[in-house]
Amino acid sequence: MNNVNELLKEKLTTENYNRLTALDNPKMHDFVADAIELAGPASVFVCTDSEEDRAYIRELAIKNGEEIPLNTPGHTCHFDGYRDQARDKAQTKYLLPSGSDLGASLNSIEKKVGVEEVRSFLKDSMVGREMLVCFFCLGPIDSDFSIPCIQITDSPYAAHSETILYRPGYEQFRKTGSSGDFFRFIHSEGVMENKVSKDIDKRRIYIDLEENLVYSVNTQYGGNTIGLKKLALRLAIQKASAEGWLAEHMFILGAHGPGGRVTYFAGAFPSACGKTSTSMLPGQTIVGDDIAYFRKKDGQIRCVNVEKGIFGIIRDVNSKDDPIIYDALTGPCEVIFSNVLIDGAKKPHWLGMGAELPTEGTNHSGKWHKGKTDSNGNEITPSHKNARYCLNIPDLSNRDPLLDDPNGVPVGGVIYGGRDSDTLVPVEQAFNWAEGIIIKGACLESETTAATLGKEGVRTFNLMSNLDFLSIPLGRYIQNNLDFANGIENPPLIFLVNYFLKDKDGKYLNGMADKLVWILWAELRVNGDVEAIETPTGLIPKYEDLEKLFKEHLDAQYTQADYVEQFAIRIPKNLAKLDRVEKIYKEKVSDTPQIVFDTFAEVRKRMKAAGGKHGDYISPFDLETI
Ligand code: SPV
Ligand code: MN
Repeated sequence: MNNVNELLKEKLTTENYNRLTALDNPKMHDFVADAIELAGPASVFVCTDSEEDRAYIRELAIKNGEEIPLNTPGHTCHFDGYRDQARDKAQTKYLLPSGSDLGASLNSIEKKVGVEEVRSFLKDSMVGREMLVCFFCLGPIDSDFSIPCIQITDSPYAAHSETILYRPGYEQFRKTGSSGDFFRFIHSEGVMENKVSKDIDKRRIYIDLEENLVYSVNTQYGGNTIGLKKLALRLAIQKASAEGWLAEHMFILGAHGPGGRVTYFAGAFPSACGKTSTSMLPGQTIVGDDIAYFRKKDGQIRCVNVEKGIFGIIRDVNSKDDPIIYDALTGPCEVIFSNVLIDGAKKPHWLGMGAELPTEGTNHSGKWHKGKTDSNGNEITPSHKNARYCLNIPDLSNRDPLLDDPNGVPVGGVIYGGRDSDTLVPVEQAFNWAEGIIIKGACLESETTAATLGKEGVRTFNLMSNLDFLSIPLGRYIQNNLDFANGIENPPLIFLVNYFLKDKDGKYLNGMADKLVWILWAELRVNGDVEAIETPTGLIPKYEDLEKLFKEHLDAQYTQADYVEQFAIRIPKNLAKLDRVEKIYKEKVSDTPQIVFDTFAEVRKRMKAAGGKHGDYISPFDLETI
């Protein structure tokens, strides 16, 4: 654009113009000018890192009706449209330049066609509205991990959420000037009706990997609009692949072992499978609950939380199972609730909060009463199953002191978890890094949940719980993970966990609290404190170690019968799982590294040999301790 400066001067007030041009970054100026020309806002607000500017955005969200103040100071509620309650996987696509190929598993659209379409939806989308230009930093500020980002949006709710979820980035832009990459996001809610996006059929989220640029339009749900969350993760995965680091869908937890020792774990679970509650385990400290970047530093693998807040599922958060989050959600601190039920006294209510819910109020369907149905005759739940809360980790009493450390935390263990009712044991350590990546991470499956649109309860393949966000071919992603431990003398141990095992009557075999024991057992393993039992697929706990952990941490009696039922090795189920996953790699992933198939063959051989010797269901007591 030739006349960028003139356009900015004409459309911005002097103060906003000065704020923008104090950042010496012509590429960023071009982006803002183009957005103004395209979306045609009535005014533009350039947000710095000051508390005053953040307050302006918070107040704007209330003024324009996107957030409603609740009865507790600092609390607000936002509603997304009835059909805008989750990530839209079908309409989230990569803009693919002709001649390039991301593999069949990734959703894409020809770039020229896609850009034209999404820009036509963004055209004049901000007429009569204020455009917010915000700067954030992915990862801690002033760190090798940092990636500066600019978010343009007409939604003060999206901008407000980002001020909670991400570190401020205006000063970071000032420091980096025109050098270095940055990520760019432009979002518009589109035409509004009753404060929600109206043209849901024109909802689009298009990602330009060449330009590190994401377009989002005609949607409000955070997963589609908060650019720095999953949309930035997609850009980061590509950048990481090119630069030799990793961007993962992982929490980071400080697990507290004997004698005050802290061992950090990073863990990947598909949405709504216990990821946030694992990062919030009682007595432990949280670094992050959703996205982590990993780099090698001084012979160690270290990671950071890309975020500084939580956009968590509120369903089933109650004072018994999640006391720390529950306290934050019921005390005076900054929280945005979304898609919960609000009563006449402006108090939020949600499914599974441990109290009886009102029979009427306001929710994502408008005025609500018990028994209300939608146009398809489906009963509308009081709060949506994917209703969320958004809060600052520094407001939590269990925040880890290294949350903002620019060097990150050392990774002691990596954990992969999914929702599996009948195959995997509650916890198992992989024999080594490569087998961990292949058999635990790349074989991850989970039953679907309400976090994405579509049918719930279907078992789906989701490698490293990152499938939804991959921006590189799957085989390359696996190879990057395998290679990442090269040159590291003691790579992190890799574990799987499964909190969702059921008995034959469909009853869960474990209580919610049990996960603490699995993680603390992993902590002991990382530090070489306990032995383990060798199965065909890895290493599982000895009964006496679990018995002790249950007694010490949960004051519970863990019986041998519990142990045998939970830790039996289910050979036919495990073989069936391997067959299912191998079929996907054979048929759908053309660049699968050969080592993946070799490892499948090796593990299958071990399982068959163990089955031949001990039968289909092997008691852990029949196996050797090492
Ligand atoms: C998830 O669904 O994995 C989330 C929330 O963390 S979203 O922002 O929708 O991705
Ligand atoms: Mn997530």
